[in-house]
Amino acid sequence: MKLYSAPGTCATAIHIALEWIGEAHEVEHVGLKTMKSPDYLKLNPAGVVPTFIDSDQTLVEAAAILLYLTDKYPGAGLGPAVGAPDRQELYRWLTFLTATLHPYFWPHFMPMRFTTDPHGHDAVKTASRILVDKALTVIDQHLEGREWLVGDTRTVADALLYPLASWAYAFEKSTAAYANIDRVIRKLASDPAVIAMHEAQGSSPKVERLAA
Ligand SMILES: N[C@@H](CCC(=O)N[C@@H](CS)C(=O)NCC(=O)O)C(=O)O
Repeated sequence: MKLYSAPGTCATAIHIALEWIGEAHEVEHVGLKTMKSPDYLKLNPAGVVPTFIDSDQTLVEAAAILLYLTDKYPGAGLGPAVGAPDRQELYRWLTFLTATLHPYFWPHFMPMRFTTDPHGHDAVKTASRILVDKALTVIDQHLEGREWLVGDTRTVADALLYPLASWAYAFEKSTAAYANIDRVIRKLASDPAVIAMHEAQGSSPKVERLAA
């Protein structure tokens, strides 16, 4: 199994899932230039990470890869199986994270892609942070009285929340302001799989950087 990832990105979630699975895997970190190269575009026509190779199969889209791994490795406890009562909750949260929260961040990181006005970047970034607040509030309210996003144990949905929610620690309204999300991120930051992922990419949890 091989994962194309980049430090701090959504692809980090797949890396965490692979560490939870514990089977042999390779992670290659690629930069923006490689993601747009002809060879990489053959693997992932969108020119983004993650891309995941399993033998002769190439998979793209974070939620699809995480569901694939959940089903392929039932013993790893990555999420409820097909037919289990909480399975639809796994669909719900993977979809919310990839289709709502993640895109809300894009204008903050890449304002030039969201306006043709060179003076409009600050306004675009402000709009992005308002949307991120809206989505993080939905997640935070869902986590009230719950340990994890889905059911009673950590799942790939929490693994995906980890990089996305970590981005907002740098915002004026920090992830630390969402007490339930902050609790989940801090818990994950001490998970051996997350520690291994950080070691492999030479990074450290955003929560620790804040405390430093
Ligand atoms: N819908 C895709 C989005 C992937 C995505 O946007 N990845 C970002 C990193 S978090 C990326 O590679 N961005 C590079 C770019 O937009 O040029 C998924 O969920 O896999």
